[in-house]
Amino acid sequence: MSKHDTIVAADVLVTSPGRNFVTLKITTAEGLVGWGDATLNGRELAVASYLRDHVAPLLVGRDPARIEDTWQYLYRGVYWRRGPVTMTAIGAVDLALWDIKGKTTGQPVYQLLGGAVRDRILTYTHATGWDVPQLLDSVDVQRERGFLAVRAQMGVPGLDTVYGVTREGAGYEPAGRGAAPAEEVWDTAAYLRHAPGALAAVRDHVGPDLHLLHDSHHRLTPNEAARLGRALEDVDLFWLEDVTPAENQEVLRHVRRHTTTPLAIGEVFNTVWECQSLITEQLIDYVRTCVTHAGGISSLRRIAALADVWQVKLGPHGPSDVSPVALAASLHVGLATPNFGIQEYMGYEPLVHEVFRHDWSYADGYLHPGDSPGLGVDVDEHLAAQFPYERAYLPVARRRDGSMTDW
Ligand code: GCO
Ligand code: MG
Repeated sequence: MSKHDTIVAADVLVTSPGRNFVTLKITTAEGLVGWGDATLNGRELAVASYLRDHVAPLLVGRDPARIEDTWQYLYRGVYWRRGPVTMTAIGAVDLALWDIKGKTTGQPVYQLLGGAVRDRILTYTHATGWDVPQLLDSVDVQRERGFLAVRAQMGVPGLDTVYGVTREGAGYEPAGRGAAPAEEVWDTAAYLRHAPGALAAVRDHVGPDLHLLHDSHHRLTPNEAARLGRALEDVDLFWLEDVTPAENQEVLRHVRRHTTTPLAIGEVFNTVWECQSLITEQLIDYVRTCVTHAGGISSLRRIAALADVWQVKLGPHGPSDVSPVALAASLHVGLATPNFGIQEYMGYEPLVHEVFRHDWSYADGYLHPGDSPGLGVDVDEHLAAQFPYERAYLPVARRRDGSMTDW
């Protein structure tokens, strides 16, 4: 057997520079360090414990170069496979090992994935406004920042809170710190009465060129989704996201039969198996799996390969609740993957950029992962240690009659 480096430590950092992030640090005998993101919004400590208590002891002594073998070992070896906690933990290990392989070879990860197939990565960010004038202002702010693609979310008359929107017009961040999740009231009929007109007003305002996106956040029935897709045909969306909860995938056939509005689904999926029928039946246009929550670079590449056969593109999740390490990994995949479509970039508070110093950069509507060896992110552990974990939850939603619905 040829001589190889060895993993000597796998440590988990939990830090909260404004919001919680879980980070895996793998160290090798040669002194190399690889970083992985293990953040699962609202259930952070479950993944931290999974890694600390069950995965770290298995990593010590392994060859860090054997990325795929380690992936298979953790996926098949657990027996209780899949699920967000397991797959986020595997994702963090995978990212850290790709980071180490990059540093060992002196190459940015995208080079190890076959090299760049594009020069830069189209990205979209969020615009949010309670009423239409505020929304138009917010879209304009993002256009002035150079964005060529913008997700538009608006309030709904008669409701106090709506996913993706703040009343103050400030940046949108759903997780709230505290003892229990915030409770929101949701009314699908009111949303469906309002959303098509508001999005049409955005299209009128921006003209034909700007890519517009919208997220229904898992809240519609199949028939409501089909009707919304139809109502938005003239708005010419880049995509309509998560129209139904998508656990029941057969219903997407109904939606698809009734609208050609492009559909994006999958930010809550964790493996290729949950994407399989949506891709192979061409029921979606973009698959939204996140590089961390779906098992890392190795796994996202498998999803991309399946999707490519069916002309489905990747449009990975990139909210502020996965760390800049995850965004870096997603960008390396994006640069080297032919059927990459667009990367979400919600952005981070300034402090997050200080804790996670990254080589990736944004300019004129596009992102680039940078050319440092590995993923190109360094974590300031000293600064991170100054922000201890604070319990935080995503909100929950109830219908007007008090029954629970999907947030
Ligand atoms: C998106 C998502 C997020 C999620 C969040 C949950 O499209 O970016 O829907 O806003 O709600 O990541 O933690
Ligand atoms: Mg979404």
